[in-house]
Amino acid sequence: MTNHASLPFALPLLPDAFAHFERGSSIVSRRLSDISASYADQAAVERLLSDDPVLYEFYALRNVDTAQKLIFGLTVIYPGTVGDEYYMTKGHFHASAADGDELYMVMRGSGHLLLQARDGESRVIEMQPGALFYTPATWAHRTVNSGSDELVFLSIWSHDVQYDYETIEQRGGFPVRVVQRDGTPTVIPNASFQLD
Ligand code: S6P
Ligand code: ZN
Repeated sequence: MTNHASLPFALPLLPDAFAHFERGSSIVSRRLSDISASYADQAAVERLLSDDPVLYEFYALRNVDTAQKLIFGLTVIYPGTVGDEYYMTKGHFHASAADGDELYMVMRGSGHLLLQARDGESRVIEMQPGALFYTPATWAHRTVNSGSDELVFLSIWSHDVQYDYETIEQRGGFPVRVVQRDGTPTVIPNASFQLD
């Protein structure tokens, strides 16, 4: 399997989805320095920045054939915390409300899916292997690896989606944070969050 399969194609994903993707040109790695402002414990950020760990990577299978209307990819979030807050994605809105719905399916690991609407409404959904998550276009999404292993999930979305990361940054993230308390993932309010 390559990053540019011709249409139509079939792609076995289980048991090891990564075996069918070429790690290479389409990989995006995000390090702590790419998302450092998102964490509440800035002293912990400072301590970790000398190593600047990779928090997560994602791969998109984006076909050269423009007839492909759906993009899909894998995200792997490594296990770890910054202070007591778990490794997580930057999070974004899909700017196009018309075609911006997205499906996630967890392949391995466990986590939390944080959702926020434009009006600030918040949802938190626990993520487990085999479960499917449908995010409507108007809900921003951030994924948190609150487990002790890699969290690997499949995403499927429209080829013409534009990403809005800025609104998340301006709002100070999502309405809640997921932190480790006595070894247990715990959802707490995010004191930095404010609506535009
Ligand atoms: C794309 C989809 C995922 C994320 C990936 C990284 O619509 O939601 O592939 O891009 O999980 O997250 P982020 O917030 O850094 O793009
Ligand atoms: Zn998305």
